[in-house]
Amino acid sequence: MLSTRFNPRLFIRGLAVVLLALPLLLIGTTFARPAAAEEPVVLIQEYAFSPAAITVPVGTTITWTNADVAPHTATNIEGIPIFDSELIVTDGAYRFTFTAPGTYPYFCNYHAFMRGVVIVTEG
Ligand SMILES: [Cu+2]
Repeated sequence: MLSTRFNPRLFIRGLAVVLLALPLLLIGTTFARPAAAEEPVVLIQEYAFSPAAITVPVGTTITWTNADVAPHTATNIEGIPIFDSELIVTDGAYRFTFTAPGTYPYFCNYHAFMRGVVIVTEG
């Protein structure tokens, strides 16, 4: 027969699971939020920027993430302010905040065929 009696051992075990899971849940939401909404990501993969062209409102921070084995840079060719990531190693990232509207073509300093453009609008 099934016992519906309160089992303190099971209760403590359940409580421990909840207490252990709670910080993981909080960490998960903290890291997931900025990338999704406010900060667009340009992925560097297979010697290309993806997306190659990105349009953002002024004040936006873009993150370049390198998923290649080779290191790369995101270095602008025209436009002010100047940005230059210098070497972004594998799994490394570079963030830059665009404070002035304009068109910012950029390339990889080591692989000049790798091209991208950031278009910053008035917002
Ligand atoms: Cu490169």
